[in-house]
Amino acid sequence: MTLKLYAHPFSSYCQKVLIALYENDTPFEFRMLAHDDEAATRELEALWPMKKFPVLVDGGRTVIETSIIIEHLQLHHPGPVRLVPEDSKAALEVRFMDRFFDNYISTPQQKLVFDRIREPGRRDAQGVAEAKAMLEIGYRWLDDAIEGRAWAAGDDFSLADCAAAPALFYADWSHPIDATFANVRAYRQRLLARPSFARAVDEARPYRPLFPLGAPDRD
Ligand SMILES: N[C@@H](CCC(=O)N[C@@H](CS)C(=O)NCC(=O)O)C(=O)O
Repeated sequence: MTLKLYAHPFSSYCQKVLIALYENDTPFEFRMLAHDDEAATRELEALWPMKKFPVLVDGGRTVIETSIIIEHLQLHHPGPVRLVPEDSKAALEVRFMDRFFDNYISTPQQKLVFDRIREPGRRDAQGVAEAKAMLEIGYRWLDDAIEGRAWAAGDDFSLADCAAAPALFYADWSHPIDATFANVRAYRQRLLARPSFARAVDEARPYRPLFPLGAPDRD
C-alpha cells in the first residue's frame, strides 16, 4: 500500500478526501490524528508545519490541501468514478463549485465552531455574525445555482460534491439551512444518501459528542 492519509473521521475536510477514496475503492492506510496522540501530531507537523489536515503521503510525496489531494488521486490513482472531468470547461465549473463550498460554506462554518471553543470572554461576536451572514448568502446563492442539477456541477458526481457533502452537513448543524432553500436541503439529502458519504458519516458517529455546538439528534 502506498497511500497514507493523516486524518480524523469527524473532520469535515478529512471526509471530503475520504469520499473521493471511497468512491473509487482506493486502498489506503488511515493514520489517525487523535488529539492526545503526540506522536501522530509530530508526524503531521513534520509533513506540514501548518498542521492542517488531512495530509496524504503517496510513496515519497507529501500532498497537501484537499482539492489538490483529490486531483492527485485522479491523476495517479484513477478509478471508475472520474471526480474531475476530462473536458477543461466542465472541469472549470467543478473547480469553481469546489472553491465555493470551501470558501463560502466551510470557512464560515468553521468560524462558528472555532468561536465556540474559545473561552467565553475571548469570543468574537462580530466575526460570528459575519459568518452567519455569509452562510445565509451562500445558501441563497447555492439554491439558485443548483436548480435542476443532480449534483453541484451538473449530472455527474465530482470533486465539488466531495467538498459540498461535509460542508453542508456541518453547516446545517451550525447555522440551519432554512426550509425556503429547498434545493439546498434536497441536495444535502442526496449527498447523505450517496454511499461514499454515508460511510464517512457512519464512521464519524462515535465522535458526535465532540461537536462544540451540540450535534443535533438527526442525520
Ligand atoms: N484548506 C485546507 C483546510 C483544512 C482544514 O481546515 N482542516 C481542519 C480539520 S477539518 C484542520 O486542520 N483543523 C485544525 C486547525 O485548524 O488547527 C484543505 O482543504 O485541506
